[in-house]
Parts: sequence; C-alpha cells; structure tokens
Amino acid sequence: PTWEELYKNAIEKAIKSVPKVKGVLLGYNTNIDAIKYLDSKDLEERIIKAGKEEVIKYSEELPDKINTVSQLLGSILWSIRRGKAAELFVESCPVRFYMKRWGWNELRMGGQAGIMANLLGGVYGVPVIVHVPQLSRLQANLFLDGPIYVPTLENGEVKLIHPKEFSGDEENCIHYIYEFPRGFRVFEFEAPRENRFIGSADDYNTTLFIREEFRESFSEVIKNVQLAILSGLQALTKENYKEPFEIVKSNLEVLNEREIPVHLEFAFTPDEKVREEILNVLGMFYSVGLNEVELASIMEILGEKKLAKELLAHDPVDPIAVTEAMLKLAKKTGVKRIHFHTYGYYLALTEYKGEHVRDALLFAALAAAAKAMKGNITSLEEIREATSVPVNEKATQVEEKLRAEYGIKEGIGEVEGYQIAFIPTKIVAKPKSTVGIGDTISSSAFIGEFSFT
Ligand code: 8BR
Repeated sequence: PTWEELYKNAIEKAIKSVPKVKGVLLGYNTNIDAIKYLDSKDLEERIIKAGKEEVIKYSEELPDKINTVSQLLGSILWSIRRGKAAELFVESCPVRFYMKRWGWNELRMGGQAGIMANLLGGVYGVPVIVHVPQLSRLQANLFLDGPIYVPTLENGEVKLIHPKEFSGDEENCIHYIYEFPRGFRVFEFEAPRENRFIGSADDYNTTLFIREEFRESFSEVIKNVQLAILSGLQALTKENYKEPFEIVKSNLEVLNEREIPVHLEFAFTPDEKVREEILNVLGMFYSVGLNEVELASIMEILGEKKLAKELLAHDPVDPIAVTEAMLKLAKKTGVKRIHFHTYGYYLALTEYKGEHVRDALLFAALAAAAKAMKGNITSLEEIREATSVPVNEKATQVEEKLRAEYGIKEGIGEVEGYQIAFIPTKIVAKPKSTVGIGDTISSSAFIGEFSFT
C-alpha cells in the first residue's frame, strides 16, 4: 500500500476505535493563556512612562523574574529586538494588576493537561479527568462541553463534575502572551521575525502545585481510568522540584500498581537538575513524547554531546541520529515507548511490535494537519479532511536512510530487539496556527495506539 492508502486506513480505524477509550487521566498543568497582540504606539508610550533608559537596560539582559513594570516592558523589548521567544515568572502583584489592566485580545486554554482535556474530551468524546490547579470562573469557561471531569471532595467522597459545574472561584493562573509580527517597530528597534514574550502570573503551575484530591484520594480519582498522560514537570527548578516530585512519584506508584500505561509529555525543561531527575523516574512511565530540541537536551544530560549536536544539525533531522538517541534513552531508563516528532516525520521506538504503532502515528499526523489547517478541530470525523493534505516529499530521503540502515518496510523495522516505526507527515503549507500541535500529536498517537489493540 501507498502512504496515502495507509493514511486513509488509519483515520477510519481511529474514528471507530478512539471513542471506545473509557477514561484518561490528565495531569498536571492547566492555565489560562491571555494573548495580546502588541501595538507599537501603545508600547512606546508605556516604555516612556516607565522610564526608557531602565526599560532598554532590561532589553539588553533579561531579569531572572519580573518584579517591576520596567522589567516587564524590557523583557518584551528583549524578545522583539531578537525575534526570540522567552518566558518569565511575574512575581509582583502590582505588575500582575498592570498586565490585567493592559488586557488581552483573546483567551485560550493553556497548559498541556488543559489543552489535551479539550481535545480528548471535548473533540474526541473520550472521558477525561483533568488536574486543574486553580479553577477560577475564567478558567472553567475555557473548557469545552463534553465528558471532561474534575474531582471534588464532598464529605471525604470523590465526586466527578464538569469544570463549569464547579462552584468555587479560585485564583486565576494567567500566562500573558505578548505577540509581535516580523518587522514590528519600537523606537529604533525592529523585530527580525515574529515571536512572543510570555509573562506568567501563575504561582501554581510554575511550582507544580498538586491539589488535595490528587494527593489524598488519588486511587479513588483514577478508579475508571485506562490511561494517563502527565506533563508540567518542565516548569520546575532545582530549588523547588523535590516536594512535587515526591507526589508525582506516589501517583506513578498507584498508576503502575493498577497497570495503567502512563505517557510523559516531555516539553523543554530548562533546569538541568530537573531534567536529570525526570530521567531518573522515566522508568515508571510506559511512554514518552518529545521533539528534536528536547531529545538533544536529554542527550546533553547523558553526556552524549556529539549526538546532541547531530540532532540539531540537519534539516530534515537525521533519523539515524534520532534512532541512536532513542535507543540510548530506552536502554538507560527502561521506558517502553518513545515517540519522536519533528517537522516532516515521526518515529516510535517500542519494546513491542505491531502495525498499530505506525497506524497511531498516522492518525496523529492527520490530527496535527487538521489542527494546522483549521486552528481548531471540532470533531474526530473532521480529521478525515486532512487526508487531502499532501504527504511530505522531503521525508522520502529520511525513509531511504531508515531502509538502508534498519530495513524499514511500510514504515516498520527492527533495531536491537526494538521495533522502529516511521511515518512521513502531512505538512500544511499555510498553517493557521502551530500552537499546541505537539500536544495534539502526542496525545492522539498515545490513545490511538491503545485503542487499536
Ligand atoms: P512541538 O511544538 O512540540 O515541536 O510540536 C510542533 C510539531 O508540529 C512539529 O514537530 C511538527 O511535526 C508539527 N507541525 C508544524 Br511546527 N507545522 C506544521 C504544519 N504546517 N503542518 C503539520 N504539522 C506541523
């Protein structure tokens, strides 16, 4: 069969099987993304008011965190001047209030757990239980309708309700996203490319606060869960990781005892100590999902500097280097499934064999293309429309290399006792948005694979 035929087969399989998944636990990060499209004149006025000299100073070197308005404006200018993304914690309440009054153009669900809850629960119709560290009204209203649940404790008993039915009004965890286009001008500065600066007014996700319901009554909460996807460890630092890690480990012990496969959505983790600690617990996970930058950052920790460089040196990313890196990671940690995604192709290294691994990757690539095409997917059936997007031609050379090295046929080969599955993705020429595509890919592939067995 051709790739087009394999793609068509995969989406039909997914439409039949995915809605049969009975329950997915999603931890831990959920927040509000407030998107503000910057306006030059407005920004210049604010900079003058705050003190231009001071703001320019911070635009030359980023502060560690944000405590003053000049630090906020300086950090935004830092991103603009370089066309580079950055994210900082906003500590000061008056600065948080300043940002709130400055406002936003759009509110969106943020955090991997929250984003996946809307996709799996709201779009695929799969029942999900999601960890929301703080459930404010603003946060609750970002959840789609559908089988999405948060646990609450009533007289010590766990009850599952839709977030919109939650009667409390907790804190807002807002990540302010200041976006600018390429060529955006502020005084004498011009953005070399489009990008964003993020100021996180969030004390909960940034320290991986885990709610009482997920500490005291975790076994009860996961009673009807078949799968779990965890993320949010990436925000921790060497100063604050210890306590949340203990809770995560105790959650993992319960999930392992019940033989519930758990996927870790890796996400870029700037703190090296935290990255190292994640590797130490990776064996408690069944599966991990990551991209080339994240895989390279792990190779750095494992002392594989040359391999790390190799992973970032070529376009498309060299699949032999990726496979070697995945083998190192699998052997070192014992994780059973590694799903790698990059622009143009995906690979999965698994301890077990079967075409269902490849077919799940195909389903995930269609979901990604549908999301790139439309900005938002509204139903599982709608993903079928993405079959019209052409298969990435550049992936042919990737496939050839994998054939020569591991004898890959129809996307499946073998390496050192593991199965390696490959697929060329479908690339949307003019994407509406690429935010949250990584989460769409990983969660679709993981639950797709489970539903196909
Ligand atoms: P990360 O943010 O985790 O890297 O995930 C982004 C993923 O989105 C990439 O690995 C790539 O596979 C996919 N992607 C991007 Br970026 N642009 C795309 C496009 N135009 N069409 C389909 N997939 C895309």
